[in-house]
Amino acid sequence: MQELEAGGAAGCRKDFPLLRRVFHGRPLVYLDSAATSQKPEEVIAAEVEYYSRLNANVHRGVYALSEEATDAYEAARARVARFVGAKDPEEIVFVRGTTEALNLLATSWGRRELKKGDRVVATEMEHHSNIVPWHLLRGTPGIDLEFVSITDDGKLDGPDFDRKVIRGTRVLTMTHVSNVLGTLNPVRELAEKAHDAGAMVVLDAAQSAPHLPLDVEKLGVDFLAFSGHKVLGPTGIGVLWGRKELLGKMEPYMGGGEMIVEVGPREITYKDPPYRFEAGTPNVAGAVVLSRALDYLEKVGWEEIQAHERDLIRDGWEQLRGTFGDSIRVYGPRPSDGHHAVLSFTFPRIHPHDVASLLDADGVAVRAGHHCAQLIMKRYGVPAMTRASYGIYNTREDTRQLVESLQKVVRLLGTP
Ligand code: C6P
Repeated sequence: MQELEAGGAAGCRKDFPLLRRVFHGRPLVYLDSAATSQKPEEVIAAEVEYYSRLNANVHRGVYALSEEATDAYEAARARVARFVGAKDPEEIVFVRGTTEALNLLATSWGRRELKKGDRVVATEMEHHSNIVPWHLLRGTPGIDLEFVSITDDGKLDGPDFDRKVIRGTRVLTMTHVSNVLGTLNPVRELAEKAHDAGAMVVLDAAQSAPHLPLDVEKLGVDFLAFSGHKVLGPTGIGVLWGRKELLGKMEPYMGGGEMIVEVGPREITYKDPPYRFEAGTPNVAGAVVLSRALDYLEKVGWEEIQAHERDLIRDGWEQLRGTFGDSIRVYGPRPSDGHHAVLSFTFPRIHPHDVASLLDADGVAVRAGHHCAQLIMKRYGVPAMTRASYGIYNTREDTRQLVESLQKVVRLLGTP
């Protein structure tokens, strides 16, 4: 297989200054991009530029600087709308991240629209951010929460989906790409089935937004959420996209400044979406810098990114399986079956946390634990997994170092 080292997406590695750091005397091998991505120089510079030239509160001042900041904030909204293929920037609500987006939705839409006994269907491969907000609705109003099961090779179980997403289901909420299994779900097909059953469809795009182009119309969903920090942008900014007619029916999530039209002692009127959902001073810098991160990502190009990351996953799978054979279990679909960006694995009798700690001694940064997806751990009967997750700046050399370091772990902790 040809190494995609020189150009393509991997050619952008030099743009990420943090990747030049050294830990424990070894150059950093960063394999935790599913937790958060590193940032290119351009994005870091955009943060400095925002605070050096543009910083003011938005939608409040009549002076030129505040108007410039407001224009930049609203331009960022339009940029994000283009990124997800939304028709109208007013369908974009800026929030802190995927977690807040899903909580906003479950609370504002769910508490008003759902009644006792209503059926909400999620999947066993959801991150807790897409489980807990719905779990909370089991108390009030008293919804019935079901989960579509996962097959041994990490895909959604089709027959179980058909058994669970039945006529009268009110919501199907699912992840686009699993943060543990790397599974890419066939969203359009599942959304069509859910719509036929009468359900609204929510997509958690936290782990797809960094890796593939999004188009809400082609996906056929009603709401979509993602986080800025996973798409090369800053922390503390994220996005909820929703169809205008649905957002328009939702009550505010938080109350505060700039989300009202008029407040009286006994009556109140709210602004239209998205402003109704953006109480208080928003994360203006976050939104503006996020838009620059999206520019960077699209400048590298989706074709390059996807080809490069496909190569990394195929190579990573082969290196792990080729080196450790049956003594490693690598989870999720085979690379040829749409496996994206993360490789989670376990060795018998070696705790994933021990693996991650020993890798750290070699400068290899991976995550170990339940990855906020305990239903997946329960499904496979393990308490935790070690996970190597990839971004556009990784190379096959990173995997080679991961494997070399894992060989030491296995020698030390004694799995045959
Ligand atoms: N997953 C991981 O290491 P926030 O924290 O709000 O930016 O994103 C939450 C979230 C929602 N959905 C999915 C599929 C996710 O993977 C995440 C975040 C990180 O896997 C941190 S737990």
